[in-house]
This record gives sequence, C-alpha cells and structure tokens, in this order.
Amino acid sequence: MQKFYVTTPIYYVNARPHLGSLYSTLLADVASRYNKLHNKNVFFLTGTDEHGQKIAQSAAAVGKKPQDFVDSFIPAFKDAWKLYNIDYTKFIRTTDSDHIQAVQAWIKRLIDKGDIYKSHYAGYYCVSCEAFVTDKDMPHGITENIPLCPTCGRTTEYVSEESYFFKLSSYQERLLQFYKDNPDFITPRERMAEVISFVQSGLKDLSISRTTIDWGIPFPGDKNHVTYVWADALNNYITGVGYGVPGKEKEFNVWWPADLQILGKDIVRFHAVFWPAFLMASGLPMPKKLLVHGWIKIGEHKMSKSRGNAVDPVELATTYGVDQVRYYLVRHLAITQDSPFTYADLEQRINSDLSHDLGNLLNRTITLALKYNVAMVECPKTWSAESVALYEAGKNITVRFMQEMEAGYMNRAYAVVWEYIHEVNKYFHNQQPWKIAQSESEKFAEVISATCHALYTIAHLSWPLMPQKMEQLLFALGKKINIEQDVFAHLLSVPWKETFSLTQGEILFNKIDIKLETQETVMTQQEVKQSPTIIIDDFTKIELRVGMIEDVQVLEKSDKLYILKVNFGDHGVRQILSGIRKHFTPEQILHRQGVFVYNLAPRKMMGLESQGMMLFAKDAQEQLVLIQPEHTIPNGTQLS
Ligand code: ME8
Repeated sequence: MQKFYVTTPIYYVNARPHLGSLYSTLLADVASRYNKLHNKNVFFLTGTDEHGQKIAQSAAAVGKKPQDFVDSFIPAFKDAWKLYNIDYTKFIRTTDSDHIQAVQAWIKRLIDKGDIYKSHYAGYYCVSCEAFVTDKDMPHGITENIPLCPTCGRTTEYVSEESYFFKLSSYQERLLQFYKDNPDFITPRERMAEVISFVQSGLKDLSISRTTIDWGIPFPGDKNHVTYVWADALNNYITGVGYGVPGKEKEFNVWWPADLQILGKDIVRFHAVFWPAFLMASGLPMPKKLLVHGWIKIGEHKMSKSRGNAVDPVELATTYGVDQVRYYLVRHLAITQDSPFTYADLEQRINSDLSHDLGNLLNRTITLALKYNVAMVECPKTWSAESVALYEAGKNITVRFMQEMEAGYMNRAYAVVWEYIHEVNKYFHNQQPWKIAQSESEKFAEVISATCHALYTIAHLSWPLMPQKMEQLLFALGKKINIEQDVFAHLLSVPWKETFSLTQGEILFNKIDIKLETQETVMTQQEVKQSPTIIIDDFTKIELRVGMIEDVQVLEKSDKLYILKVNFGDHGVRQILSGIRKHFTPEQILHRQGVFVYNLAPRKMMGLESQGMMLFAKDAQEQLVLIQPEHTIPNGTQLS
C-alpha cells in the first residue's frame, strides 16, 4: 500500500483557533481524504506550538503559568477540529515529553557534528512572529530607529545575549542546488522565486537558543539556555512520526519524508530555508512538497488573533453548517493569493453552488423518480448519445480534478467538479424527463440512471471536501463510500453499471435566508434611485452577451485592472480590461461565466485595448457580485 504523509503548521496556543488556522487544517484534511480515496495509507499530523516568548508573555498577562495557560486552549483546538470532521492521525504538542527528548537528542547530534556552536547574538527580534529580523529586512520600515517586522509590521525589540548558532550559512549552496533540482518543491511556483532570492542574497548563521526567556525546551548541556522556539517547533514534523523516539525508528522510516506540508505565506522562510537546512544537517530526505497558501483577509487586513478581526469557526459552523463552511473555504479562497472573507459571499455560495446547483439536482432527480415509481434504478440496455457524452465528461472531469489535486490546487479541483455539476444540470434540463415519465418509461429510467451515475461520481470527488454531506448524498442513492479500492481508478476504468436504490432523505443543503437588513437596504436604495425611463429601442442598442473568463492577468502598471481573455464562443475571444482587483482574486473569476456589454466601442486603458465591459452588481457591503447565468449556457449567448 502506498503511503501519504501530510502536515499542517502547529499553531500557537495563545488563543482559540480562528478561520485562518481552520483553513490550513482543512486543506490538509481534504488532501488526506483525497489520498484515502486512492487507497493510500495516510498519516495526518497537526498540533500546537506551545513554547517561546510570545506564549510566555500571553500567559503572564493573565497571571497563569505557561503550562496551565497552554493546557487551557487545547480543548478549543481539538473540539473545533472534531466539529469540522478533521480526521487527523496525531495531535502533537511541543510540550509532549517524546518531542522534548527527541529535540534535545537532535541538538546534541548537531553539536557533535559541528553544525551548532556558541557565540553572541545582538539584533532585533519580533516576538509576534518569534523571528530574528535580519539586516536585509531593515528597509521594511523603521519607527524611532527600531525596525518593524517585515512579516507582521509590528515593532521589534532589541536582543543582546549569548546564543547557540546553527551553521545555516554553510548550507547556502546546497539549498540553492536543491531548489534548482526540485522546481516543484513549493506550490505555487511563484513563491519559490522569493525564497531563492532570499538565500542568494546570503545566509547568516541562525541563533537557536535564548537566555532571556525560560519557557522552552532546556538546551542540552547548558542550563542557561532554552531552545529557540522554531528549532523546537519545526522538528515536530519528524518527531511526530517517531524521529528520535526510542522504538519508533521503523515507523519513522515508513512515513518520512512528508509528501505534503501545508502552511501560510507568513512562515515560508522558516519552512523553505531553515527547515530543509536542518534536515540536510540531520542527513534526512527533504519533504516532497510545501503548499504555501495566501491569507484570509477582512477588508485590507490579514485575519489574526492579535488584530481582533478573527472569525470563530465554531460560530460559523453553527450558523451555516460544517460542510458548507468547508466548501466555501476550500473552493472559494485562492491558494495563490490573499482572499477576502465576507458573510455575504459565503451565503451567496451556499445558495447558488450548494443549494441550487447540487442540492436541487439531487432533489429533483429523486423526487421525479419516486413520483413515477422508479425507486430501484437499473442500468438501461443501451445508453443514448447524450448519456454517453455525460459519462465521457465525467471521466474527463475526474482526470482534470486529479491533476489539480496532485498539484495542490484544491480550489481549482473543485471548480472543475462544479463544471461537471453544471453539465449534469444541463443534461437533466435538456432531456426533460418529467415530460416522458409516462410516455417513454424506458427513456425516462435511462435519464434517471445517467443522472444518478453522474451524482455518484460527483459525490466521490466531493467527499474529501464535504464528507458528511456526500455520505448523505450517496445514502440517498443507496450507496456508501468505499475506500477499500482506489476510487479514482474505479471511476475511470469501470463503465456505468451501478444499480441505485433511491430514498427521499432530508434536504441536502438548505437555502440561507439572506438577511432581511440586506434586502431592506437594497430596496431602499432602489426606491431612492429613480432613473428616467427608456424605450425598448434604447435597450436593444446594447448587445449583452454571456462569456467565459478563460484567463486573468494582473496589469502591473495599475492597482485596479485585470486583463481578461473572454471566450464568446462563435463570436471569438476578446481582451477586456476590468477594474475589479480589489473585489476578486483571479481564481474567483477564472473559468466563470459572466455578462458583458459586447458592442461597447473599444477603448484604450493604460496602453491596452479593452474590447467590451463586464457587468457586476454591488451587495450591501459595497462588494462587487458577479452576474452570471443560473447554469452554464453556450458562450456568446445574447441576452434578450
Ligand atoms: O506561525 N489566513 O503559528 P500560528 C490564512 N507556530 N491562514 C492563516 C491565517 C490567515 N489569516 N492566519 C493564520 C505559527 N493562518 C507557528 C507555526 S510550524 C512548525 C509553526 C494559518 O498560530 C497559516 O497556515 O501563527 C499560518 O501559516 C499559520 O496559521 C500560522 O499559525
């Protein structure tokens, strides 16, 4: 059996988990479940980072001992992960005795090898990021001669103390060679460029012990020092699967190297520079891939505990449902960029993607089948050309889905699944089974069977993302998830041959009542803005067409504009410039259909021609909302 080892960052326990911590953990859960569907043996490690100055300060602020302080937050993490069905294998805490001993043994080994030496550190330190701020970071801002942290922008503090150093500088060339040999080490690739330029500009040895704090792993052989929190924390990825733990050597050799390590862009330097260097010094292989995602933002700011703008995942699940939130975070936040979080967007996605596109499809199929007594859906003797096309589309979608998942782009993988859902809706709509239920009962049963097969594929592809809901969907079809086989190999190789036994269960996704205040605000705005009337001839002058956004590029010279390539089917592909960068990430609009003014005279913006205009509406929060057809229709279709 093949193995798959996935990790999340271990989170600081100075507050309850928020949507950002949930996001990384969810991505790991989706990757883990996806690999389980491949019938792999999976180890999923998550946990908490409990030592260091930041935790010690937070504990002191509330008059608690650090150990009691960190203990008090553990249930909040474990309960939140349980609520969200995060199926981790192990929850590691850096205060676990196994981990502490393994880190101490690791340090001793590196001292013996000559990779760690004692000296003196003088420089600036960011307590919030637990990071030494190097000379190279200085230009990021200075307040009263004190540099600001390049990552979080907070004021740093001056530190001058005896310290043990790790010889990071001697790994510079080996690191650069490693990046060159492994261009896919970091996803997205763009992040690799930042890392390479940081390493190329010269690496200094890294201070890995502190004398001015005492909340940390005691440094072996020197009671005045505790281990620097990152030298402690990064090692969780190996100690968690048995490194340095007596009797667990075999286990460690099974799991290491990690196949996927998930983290936010704030900690890329620690994971892409320090961590590989630590591993090189330890003679251990490199992780296969780092998946570095952007930040969830509230307005202009990163969501964080310290900024006080954190959204509570537990509250969100109570209001909207666990799988609804899982869906929204993984599908609609971009891996490659920062993404805004808004309640309005979450509500809209639940109503359109989940309730309308997927839930209704299931409900309509089952209601109709049961109405005409087709509870047991057998395969037809022959499939119509349209059903064969739906089958082929399902295989094609499965292949594309797998490609995106393997590359780490889970959001894009689910955009692909939704393309298929639109396709199935179109098929169902075009076949009009409600009209032939009595007159052509065989044909009717064939359409129901094809739709059930397509839903069966959709449920398997979406199970890593929404395990509960997809099990509910499969139950309604009389099926269960089966991970005793490689599900994808099965979906791709076996022709449609399932029998479905249908049950009308609970509604899969209830529609959210968009808040009354929102509706009222919109109504008031409409009442106030009375525009002069036009006659129909005025309206028909405007040619509105549906187009699919096939490519989104940032126009570097502008802070607002995207260059869109829009496919209008038989009417060709056009370049359209749209000033929507503040409102949408490229991933949020890529491969989506929208409505465009097609006969607007071309005009130049920033030296480029724009050949049309895309239409949007504003929601109550003044956020732009995409106007799109209810389901996918041919590109180029004119609105009338
Ligand atoms: O950095 N958007 O812990 P931490 C997206 N203990 N992801 C976010 C986020 C946001 N607004 N806020 C946090 C640490 N995250 C160290 C890690 S690992 C050996 C040690 C996620 O509690 C994201 O993955 O500050 C980010 O990298 C991580 O939480 C930081 O968590």
